[in-house]
Amino acid sequence: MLAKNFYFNALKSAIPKKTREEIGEIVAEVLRVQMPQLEIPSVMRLDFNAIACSSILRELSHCGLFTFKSLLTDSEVKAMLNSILDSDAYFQDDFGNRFKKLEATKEQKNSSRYQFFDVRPLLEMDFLKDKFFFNQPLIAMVSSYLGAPAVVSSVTFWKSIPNNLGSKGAHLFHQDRGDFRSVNLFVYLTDVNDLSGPHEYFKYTHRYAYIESYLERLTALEANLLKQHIDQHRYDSDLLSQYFGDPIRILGNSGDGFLEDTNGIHRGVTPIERSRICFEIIFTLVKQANTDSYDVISQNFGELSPLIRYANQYIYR
Ligand SMILES: O=C(O)CCC(=O)C(=O)O
Ligand SMILES: [Fe+2]
Repeated sequence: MLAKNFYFNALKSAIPKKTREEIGEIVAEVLRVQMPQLEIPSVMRLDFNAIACSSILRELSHCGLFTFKSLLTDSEVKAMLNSILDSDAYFQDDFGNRFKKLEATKEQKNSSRYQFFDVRPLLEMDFLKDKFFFNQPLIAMVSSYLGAPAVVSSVTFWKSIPNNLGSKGAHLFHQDRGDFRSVNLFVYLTDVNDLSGPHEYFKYTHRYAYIESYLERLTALEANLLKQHIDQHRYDSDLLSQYFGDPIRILGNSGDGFLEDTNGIHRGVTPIERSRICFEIIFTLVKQANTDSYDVISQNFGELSPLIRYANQYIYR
């Protein structure tokens, strides 16, 4: 318990980015040594979404980002969206207050930039198990990226709503502090253009080594400013563009998605015209203490590998 608290307090503390990476390496190594039976298979001959996992991994490691066309078909997206109709949902404001969808007042809705949906119906969908949760190449690939067996530590299904609340929270550029190593799979469930809240990412900022190479090009004064800045949690976007140029803006159709190392600098742009619905799976080394836990869904694992069972231990049993 003490060790757990220490770990999560350390994650949320002001430990510099470089040290975070070093801790990530140690934690991954400890986990690998602790669980020699959970061997991570080579991804050399594996494909995900008809793309060689080795090339996905290479680009993800290099840039922090890999984008996919059509991870889900239109009918799969429709099935997921349909599940909203009879599931619980709540609005959430910037202070974390939740208002049940059916009971929320107009003011409460207007003070919320998100509406969150129940993910349980999605966890029951066979195509999501096949494509993501129990997908051997995907789990092998994210485990290989993390350097240790991955766990699904969070599954989220939410709508970003147009609002006049100004940029705050995940709508400001930030780097996630969910774990010392993590990788997120995002899937858009609505078409996303410039006006419907696209995700933005500064490529290469997931690794301190790349940041260091920027630092070398700056004067000592500028370098110092960026150094202090990069260890912050949330950022001033003008300053970032000055250093790193424009971020990548991820537009796409419903069903498109991306794998991203959210230790790099990213945000969701506030939607202007249309809401954006998104589905996200976060893979980490250690499950985040602060994320919602679901009642574990009963599942016959059949032939599934120990690595897959391990990855899904907090959502299926
Ligand atoms: O809504 C977005 O595109 C950003 C979400 C985000 O920052 C996250 O999931 O870590
Ligand atoms: Fe984030």
